[in-house]
Amino acid sequence: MRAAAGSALASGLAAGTLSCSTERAAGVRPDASKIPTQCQGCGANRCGIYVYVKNGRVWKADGNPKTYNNAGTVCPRGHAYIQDIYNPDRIKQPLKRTDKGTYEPITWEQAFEEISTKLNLLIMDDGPQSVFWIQYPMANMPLAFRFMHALGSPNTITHGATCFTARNAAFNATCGGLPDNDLKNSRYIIMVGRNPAGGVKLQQIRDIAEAKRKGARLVVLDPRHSETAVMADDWLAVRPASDLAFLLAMINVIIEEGLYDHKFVEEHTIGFDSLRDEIVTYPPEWAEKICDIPKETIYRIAREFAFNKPRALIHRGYHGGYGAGYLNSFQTARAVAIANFLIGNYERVGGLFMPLKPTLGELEKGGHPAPAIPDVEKADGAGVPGRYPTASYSDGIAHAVPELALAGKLKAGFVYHMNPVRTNPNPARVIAGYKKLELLVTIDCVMSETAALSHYVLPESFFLERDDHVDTVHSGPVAQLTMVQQVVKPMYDTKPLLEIITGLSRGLGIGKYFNFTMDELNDLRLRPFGVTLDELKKGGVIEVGPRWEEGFKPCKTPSGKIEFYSSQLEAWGLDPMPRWQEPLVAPDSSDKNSFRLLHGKQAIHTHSMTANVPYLMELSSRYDMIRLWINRKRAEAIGLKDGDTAVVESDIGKGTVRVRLTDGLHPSAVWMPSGYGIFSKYLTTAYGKGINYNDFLDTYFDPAVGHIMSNEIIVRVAKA
Ligand SMILES: Nc1nc2c(c(=O)[nH]1)N[C@H]1C(S)=C(S)[C@@H](COP(=O)(O)OP(=O)(O)OC[C@H]3O[C@@H](n4cnc5c(=O)[nH]c(N)nc54)[C@H](O)[C@@H]3O)O[C@H]1N2
Ligand SMILES: Nc1nc2c(c(=O)[nH]1)N[C@H]1C(S)=C(S)[C@@H](COP(=O)(O)OP(=O)(O)OC[C@H]3O[C@@H](n4cnc5c(=O)[nH]c(N)nc54)[C@H](O)[C@@H]3O)O[C@H]1N2
Ligand SMILES: [Mo]
Repeated sequence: MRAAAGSALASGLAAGTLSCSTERAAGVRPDASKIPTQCQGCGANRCGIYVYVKNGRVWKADGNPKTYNNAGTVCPRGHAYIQDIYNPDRIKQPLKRTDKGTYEPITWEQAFEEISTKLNLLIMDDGPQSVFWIQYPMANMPLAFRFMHALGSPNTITHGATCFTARNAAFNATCGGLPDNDLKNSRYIIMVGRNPAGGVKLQQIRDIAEAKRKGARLVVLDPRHSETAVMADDWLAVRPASDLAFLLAMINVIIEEGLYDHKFVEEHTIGFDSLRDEIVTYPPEWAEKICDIPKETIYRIAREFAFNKPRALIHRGYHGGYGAGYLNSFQTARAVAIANFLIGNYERVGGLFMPLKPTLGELEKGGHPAPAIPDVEKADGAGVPGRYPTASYSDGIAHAVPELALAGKLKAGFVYHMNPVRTNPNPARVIAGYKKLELLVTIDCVMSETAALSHYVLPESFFLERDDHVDTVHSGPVAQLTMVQQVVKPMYDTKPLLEIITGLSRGLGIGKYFNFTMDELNDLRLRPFGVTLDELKKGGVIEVGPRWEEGFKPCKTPSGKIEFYSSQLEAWGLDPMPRWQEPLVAPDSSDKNSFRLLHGKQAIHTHSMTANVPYLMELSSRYDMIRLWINRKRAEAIGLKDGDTAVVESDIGKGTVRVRLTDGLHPSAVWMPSGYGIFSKYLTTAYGKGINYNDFLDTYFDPAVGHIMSNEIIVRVAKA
């Protein structure tokens, strides 16, 4: 029955029709079981969902009304991704690359045996620090650390340097952690390159809408008229890479006009006097020439923001504005933090607050001692003084991997739930680096670009086919537990991560660190809360611990206070205070074909992983979404009409794409949706459709945190 329904659906899609009748045909019986789990349509939000199963076949998803992240809603990716369990492109058994570059199926036993034998030899020759593990930071990340530490390697890495590390490092330096935004209770919300309606976070959009209903104002700084700008009272089309100038000017007005929270600044911050001395050089009259926002507007926004204190906030940001975008992103994020804290907006209702995270129980408490943390520096220099001291040990620097491989410092690695060959800058270089490895093992559900370069590809069971780690839903005023729970039986010869690591560990002589089951692990995780695994599996979400309450709590900074001036940064040779810093590159103003290349999320796609979801790609085509945005006047000046094909070229890449002419984009930039440009020929729906910003981005390491500087790209755009 299941096979028949699956193939009917597949043929429906192959014919290009997105018909509901195949769906209905599959659900001939009205009774369906409803199982709570956690969405994996993006690794970022991990929303609580219910998945319905009819006749043994996955049918549809609903939002779990109790989870803070989504409160009963599901985004398009969540709806479509559950159907990917039936995607014919899934990997159905372990694969080994042949000499011809093709892949042959092998058994799990053979895979474990061969991989551990090779790894043992490599470790003998080059030491365990030549091994790395890289992955999307998910709830199961502790397994990766355990595995790498057991081998003796410090090199566990996430995609952070391609996403958010400038922001995280700056908030760490300023207040000792990453705060959340109490949007719902805010009266004045400023978004600096954050677009939760496109880079979807359902809770934030709902909260912004609610705040607006209660009379709040929304200001959006974005060179592009984003999906969130649609909701804004003020859309400020800032010149890309110049938000720092706007923010410094805001801080200037707040200090010069005495609009800051004097008591808060006195009691809970250090370095105010130095900040005041520095900031006099940045009045709005100076900033307007850099950021293209008139001085009158800067004065007005700064005053409105401060008059609404403390129920006013500048969103902490994510990727687009200053996550890993520009040479000045670290300083921009510092300025965001400082502007917030000047108005006393720390641990405040309607402002920024430190999210509650329940402390999960640990394996050690259940008689499973953790391996020692190796006493060697990370090969990528993350957290290492003299290299990238502000980069975190747990995130590392993703795009250092291919460089270290080319330099012969990394010899073997595991890629889990990540696709660096498509999501890191400069693919030619990344491919060369990953190809140089003597052993590359990718654990994925499909043949991603990275899998397609690997010596071994190990198929993980789809999320609907497995239990995974009890998770703390990211953040919020409440602490919640959720988990990925098995909904249907595995369709193919696949395994969940824990079983894969356990299988590998035996031949590597580290089996004693992996002598537990997923249920045992989850029982231990839940132990501190007096909650059973059965209870969590039944409800899908459980609230634990106290709710967040307003009131200053000491910061995890060296001084225990908010640090406007950071002696720690100074000691590391970085600017102790935000100062204006030019971006790395600028378009050539004398060349009418020269633009800065920006990129961003569309609400229906996740990074590189959903372009191959037939339902979502169908939406991309139907709504003609695979296009480069270009400012109408600039386009017309180079003879481009809406829908024309353009050639885009940077120092390292060239490609063609159709253009979308718009008035909603700063004239100095073009903007490319980031979910396309899949070049793995195994991904049959996505292959060859569209291009990607990484094709145009050179390999850079920002000097503060080592991030990619994803928007430091100049391209020439011309009619094809
Ligand atoms: N649909 C969808 N949602 C997602 C994800 C996904 O892949 N797809 N991924 C999740 C993840 S991991 C992330 S990091 C977040 C990303 O969430 P966001 O950071 O909100 O999303 P982006 O689209 O990267 O960028 C947001 C905006 O930044 C603008 N921008 C670019 N340069 C500048 C600049 O110099 N100044 C200013 N002010 N704005 C600028 C872009 O025009 C864009 O509209 O989304 C999360 N949610
Ligand atoms: N091309 C491109 N590059 C980007 C971005 C972009 O939007 N497009 N965004 C940037 C940002 S903000 C971020 S956060 C990073 C994200 O970059 P990555 O961390 O590389 O994320 P994805 O592209 O989502 O790749 C996830 C991989 O995991 C696989 N996968 C999905 N589900 C499972 C599962 O259950 N088990 C296993 N084992 N594998 C699974 C997918 O098939 C896919 O190959 O990329 C950055 N670079
Ligand atoms: Mo991200």
